[in-house]
Amino acid sequence: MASGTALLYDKEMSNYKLLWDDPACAIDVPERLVSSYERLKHYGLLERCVRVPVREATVEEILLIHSKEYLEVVQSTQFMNEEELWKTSQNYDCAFFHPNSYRCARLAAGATLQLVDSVVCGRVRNGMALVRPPGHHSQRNVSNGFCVFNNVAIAAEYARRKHGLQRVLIVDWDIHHGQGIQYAFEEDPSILYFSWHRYEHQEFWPNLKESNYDAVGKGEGTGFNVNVPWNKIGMGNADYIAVFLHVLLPMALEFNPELIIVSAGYDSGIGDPEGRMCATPDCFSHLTHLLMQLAEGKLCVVLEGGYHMRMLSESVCMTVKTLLGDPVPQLYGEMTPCLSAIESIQNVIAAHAPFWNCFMYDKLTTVEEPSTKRESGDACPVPQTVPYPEACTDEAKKADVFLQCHMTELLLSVPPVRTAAVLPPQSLLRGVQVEASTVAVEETEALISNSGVMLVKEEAMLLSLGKTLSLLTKILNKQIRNGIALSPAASLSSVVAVKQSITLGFQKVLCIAFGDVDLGKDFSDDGKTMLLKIGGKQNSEMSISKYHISLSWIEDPPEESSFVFAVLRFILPLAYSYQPDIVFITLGAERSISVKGISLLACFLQGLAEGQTLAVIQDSEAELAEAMAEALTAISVPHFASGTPATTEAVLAIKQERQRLQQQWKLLQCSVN
Ligand code: X5A
Ligand code: ZN
Repeated sequence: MASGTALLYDKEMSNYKLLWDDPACAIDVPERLVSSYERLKHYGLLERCVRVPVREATVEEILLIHSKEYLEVVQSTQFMNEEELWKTSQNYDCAFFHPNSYRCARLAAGATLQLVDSVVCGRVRNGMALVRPPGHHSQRNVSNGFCVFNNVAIAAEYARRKHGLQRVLIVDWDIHHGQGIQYAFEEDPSILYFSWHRYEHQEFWPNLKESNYDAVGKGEGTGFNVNVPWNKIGMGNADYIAVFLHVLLPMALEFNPELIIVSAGYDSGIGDPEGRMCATPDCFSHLTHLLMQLAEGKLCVVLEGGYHMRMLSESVCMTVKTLLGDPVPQLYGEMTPCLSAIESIQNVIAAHAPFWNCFMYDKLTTVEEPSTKRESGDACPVPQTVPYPEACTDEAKKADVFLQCHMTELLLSVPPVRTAAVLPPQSLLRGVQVEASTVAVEETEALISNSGVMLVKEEAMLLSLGKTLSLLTKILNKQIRNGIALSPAASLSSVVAVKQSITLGFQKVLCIAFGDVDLGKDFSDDGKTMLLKIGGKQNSEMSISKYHISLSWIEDPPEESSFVFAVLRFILPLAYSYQPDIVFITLGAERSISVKGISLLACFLQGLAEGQTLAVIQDSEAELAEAMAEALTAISVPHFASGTPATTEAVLAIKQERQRLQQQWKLLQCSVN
């Protein structure tokens, strides 16, 4: 798998602006681009990226999406005087032309194509293009919403024609509906278009009926257009994550894209005057990280909107930092999606259930009379709303003050070692540092007996455990990000290590156990640990509570798609709701889940607890240890497609547990009834 992150930027794209007075267009200022770029420099992110030169898109490339007549109109604006420019602009909705618009629009599209080339050809793993003008509103014949050429649509079509790709996923996290992209591909099953957008029952710009959840695509493309309408302002981190876990990611894993292009507008973040939503910059790290686990990591992020300068530039930095592989910060705030968001999720799932195996068990009906309909102007009553200074009334200013403090918390120290491992003598894992230090045998013995597990005197076991505990301390001290411990007794090792992590001062420990592992009787229900046991023998000693969760289904041979269903729609929502500060993955013998499935989970779980993960693996599981090393080092992401539906048994087991737990762990909710 390729490595490196591309960055595309040319100052030239800030050399055009609105020349007359028009309040609707005044927010698209050149500073958007410059301040994002300066911020990247400030954090030292720029020099860590691979600089790829920007070029102009050719006329043929622009014609992949736009008409010759429209291209000629845009070309003619180069030589117009101000009055002619104004007149031409008035032919479109929320558009403005400047003598340099054509040049910048060609550079914006060209930069996007350069990014796609770099990623598809494997010169880099992923990348971001900082471009202006944005693209997702522009259409075959029209400029719209500050957009001139549809950069992302051109790039997706180009990826198909030039590189022969058969499946491209476009994720549009801008707060406006990219209707231009929808129109370009609504009959095309090879391009899956996903967009969430402020909608307010069609009262928000561009006020289109076809921005609603029931616009699912047409003809051959039916099912390949996904709209998530937001009917309230104030949507935040929990709402966005819920949509990714319950809607986008299940479809994306089933679609199995070869490339992902993000229409990355940051007007969906806090403080933005257009979106009026609440997502904080760390949320964009999570969205990026989740998408990095698909399409073998081939991810192209392309700037669209974003009109709050600080929010925009900080979020661009969080995105690039994540693309570079830095640890993902904890997601800010209470993980409770609001009612209006859950209604939207339910409606999207209901609308798409006929076309996707991942939704075939969601026998949902749409919510026809949403509870939120009457007061559509109100903000969604999200409890997490940011602690603004009371006296402040201006939303943008409030966000500014908030971000000033918040960003310093997000700048984590990056551990110098990514992955270390406790291994039997003479063994190695690629990209992994071998842990040599250990705590004293007496100390290990004392910890074992304190843990209440049977004292073992076997030397290999004590040695392995001693090193594991040393590794744990290094994770706590941020010397190492994550680790792997091969153990002759994985179950016992993890009980001792989990207990020790609480002693060391971790507040919330998530432990996910597979196979023949005995957990539970040793842990109380005080919320300091969440135990999640998947498959294997039902653990009779494990009491069931909101912190002790057991999930197993009978399946022979194991179906990967059932496990994917469990990961996206049960395990990750639970993990994100709990917000652990360290994650254990315990793998005993006789696991019932495939190696690929477990490594996919490990990849996603690195978005939690700042990536502090410790995998404790039974030493007989060599193949699993290797896959885990690849996942934790991010040397590669597992190639994973889940075309077949989950089994009825698995879904039933998951649904039952979801019913039991969704009042406590609110990200499990995906329907209102
Ligand atoms: C790219 C983008 C917004 C247009 C808003 C018009 N355009 N009211 O965010
Ligand atoms: Zn926008």
